[in-house]
Amino acid sequence: MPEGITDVKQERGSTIIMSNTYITVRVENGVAVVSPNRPESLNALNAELVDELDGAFSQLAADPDVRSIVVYGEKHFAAGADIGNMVEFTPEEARAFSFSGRFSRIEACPKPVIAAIEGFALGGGMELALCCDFRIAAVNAKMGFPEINLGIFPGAGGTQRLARLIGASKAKKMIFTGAAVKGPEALEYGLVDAVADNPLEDAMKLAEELAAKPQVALSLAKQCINMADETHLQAGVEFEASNWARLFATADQKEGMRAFIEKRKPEFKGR
Ligand code: CO8
Repeated sequence: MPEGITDVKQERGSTIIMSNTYITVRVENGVAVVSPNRPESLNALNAELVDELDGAFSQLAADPDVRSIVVYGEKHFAAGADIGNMVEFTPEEARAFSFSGRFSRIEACPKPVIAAIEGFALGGGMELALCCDFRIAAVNAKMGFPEINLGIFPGAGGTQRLARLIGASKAKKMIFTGAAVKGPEALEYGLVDAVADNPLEDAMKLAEELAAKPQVALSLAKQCINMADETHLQAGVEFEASNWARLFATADQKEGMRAFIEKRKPEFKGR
């Protein structure tokens, strides 16, 4: 865990398990809700907040009581990287500030991660949402990449992940114009998976559904799907085949198939 992060583990159930300077993490029914907490700057991402996110994700990845994760900022998801920090950066300082690597680790989290988006998800905030497996947005959520109006462009994976998700033309339109889109248009673009009156509630429902699935199979399926963006088809198919075979060493595969044959509901153990 990065230095300076306080880990306040309390009793399990519905409880805050981490309360750091800029984020809080609650766990309920096997679902962790990770929330940036800088309301005075609409949850703008400073270096410390990103460090805390990174530390929280590595801790949650290793926590057997956590089976899925929701990222949720109250009122606003995150209005981008903290501009105040960046104004006088030299290129070297900008490179050192870069949180691309930490966002890639969030994308590679072995558990399913859902972004529940209210208010602004801009710039680095939207890049964080793109590292999640699913995005559920409020009708009035405003999502976009305004960096061009600051004389820069998205630098924490945005140009890459946005183009892969919605196609190069729509990505260029969003990044070149800097214009934000609201929930329904974001859904039409394929930027979000669903629009909801209460995105946190819908994200929790999906997270709880996923928390009940066989965790090794789900985690390896995520790795295989993420690999599709990284590799040639045949290498990806090989990667899938070897990971698929590994599942036959899990108790959950035996349980899932036996339960089917015995016509009962499976009880997965996560191993
Ligand atoms: N950084 C710092 N402070 C911010 C940010 C931000 N990104 N966004 C909002 N704030 C602050 C405001 O300065 C203001 O503070 P104060 O009250 O002290 O003046 C407070 O939050 C409230 O904001 P506003 O008064 O501006 O609220 P409005 O409702 O009028 O406007 C907006 C809301 C439209 C969201 C507006 O605040 C805005 O345009 N914010 C900036 C959005 C933006 O440009 N985001 C992209 C930032 S750059 C980026 O994310 C790069 C990512 C790549 C990183 C690569 C390296 C890792």
